[in-house]
Amino acid sequence: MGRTQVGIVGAGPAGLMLAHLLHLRGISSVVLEARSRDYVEQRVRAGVLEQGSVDLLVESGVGDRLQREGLRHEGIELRFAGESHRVAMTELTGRAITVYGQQEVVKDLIAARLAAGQPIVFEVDDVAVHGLDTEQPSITFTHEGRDETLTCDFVAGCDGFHGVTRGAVPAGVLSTYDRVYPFAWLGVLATAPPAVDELIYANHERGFALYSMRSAQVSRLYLQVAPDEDIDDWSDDRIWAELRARLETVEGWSLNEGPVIEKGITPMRSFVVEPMQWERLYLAGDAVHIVPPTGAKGMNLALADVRLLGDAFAQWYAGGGGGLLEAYSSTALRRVWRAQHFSWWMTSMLHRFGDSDPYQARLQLAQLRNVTTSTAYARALAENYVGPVEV
Ligand code: RFL
Ligand code: PHB
Repeated sequence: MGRTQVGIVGAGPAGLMLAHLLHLRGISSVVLEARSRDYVEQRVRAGVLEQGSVDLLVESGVGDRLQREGLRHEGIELRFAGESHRVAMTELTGRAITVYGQQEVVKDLIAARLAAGQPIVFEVDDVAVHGLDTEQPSITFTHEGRDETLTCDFVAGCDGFHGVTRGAVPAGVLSTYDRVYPFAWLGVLATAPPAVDELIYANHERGFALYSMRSAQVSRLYLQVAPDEDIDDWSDDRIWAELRARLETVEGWSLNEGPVIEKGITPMRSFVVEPMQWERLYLAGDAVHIVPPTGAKGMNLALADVRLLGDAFAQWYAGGGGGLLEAYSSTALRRVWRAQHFSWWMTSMLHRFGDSDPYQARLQLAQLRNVTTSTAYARALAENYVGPVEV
């Protein structure tokens, strides 16, 4: 396979965006991905881009389709106790979010990479990293039945929560901070025109529900379910009945139903590993931090990490020294922890935590009343949701 400047493991938003930013600065990289191109382009995940993520995609030249097809949202709705309240994000912050599927971001980045003639190797196996504490680390893997070695200056671990790069750091170096929630999300993609044009986050005694969308024809919906829930127990009819029960709680509002085209269950966890770097390994995105999706922060954090890494590698290769590389972990962790707090807070406010704590349920309602009656609380939510400018 030869050598490159930065070896990137993982072709999710983090790895692909990093490869793109490096290419724009004339820095070579090779992206190694365990799955097929088709698989990563079809994988349904996040859908909300902060203003800063949109700006990064547009400024780096991969935002054309996003600007044409992305849905700009200036508010969200909070639904609870038979009432619905709008949080006017743009009025409160001057910024907005854009709804655009993560797999569309991935498609756009892969297309840009291939158009630039730059390498992505799909369907690699047995990836292992070596010599991270030397000046010439390497990545070994198999591809199409052959053993390969890629030598590089740096390794970027962008291989998600289940990746291998984080595990290459010697025991005792990294500290882990995590929380597992007593529920999961069942996510559904349906061919049904969205019934509203803003997202609805619903706190309901049967559990949390979220109404989102992908286009004028496709709705994206989520239900809080048990962590060990079996997807086979959820027929389309049962899914729609549960969505109706949790979302049709205000007069005159009803869902548009249609065929379910994709469904899956996602566990919920909060997870951070510190520091985000060891010797010549730089970790980014879900490989070092996970948030529960309630704050819509995961993909945005992945993009924010690699924006910093792109600048840091550019400084190093331009002969400007390793200042930004050294500061990478501590700089990135400020945003990471802010998003951890926001995602935990939104999750805590909106989900049902079981019957054992009625006090907690009353506190949730008090919190929701605060957010929907106090401009200060609403602005705090909105600032975090659209993405903090200062971290
Ligand atoms: P990814 O996207 O997981 O990409 C990692 C890539 O690495 C590959 N890989 C390997 N490649 C080579 N060798 C190995 N040994 C490898 N092991 C793994 C994987 O195949 C994969 O292609 O991580 P990245 O790039 O850090 O991106 C993070 C985001 O994907 C994630 O944070 C978001 O999807 C989270 N998330 C959301 N984030 C948001 O910002 N806004 C949202 O609205 C939002 N909603 C969500 C979400 C995640 C969800 N799920 C399914 C977890 C909604 C859901 C339901
Ligand atoms: C989505 O549209 O997939 C989505 C929206 C908001 C979230 C999580 C996921 O908080």
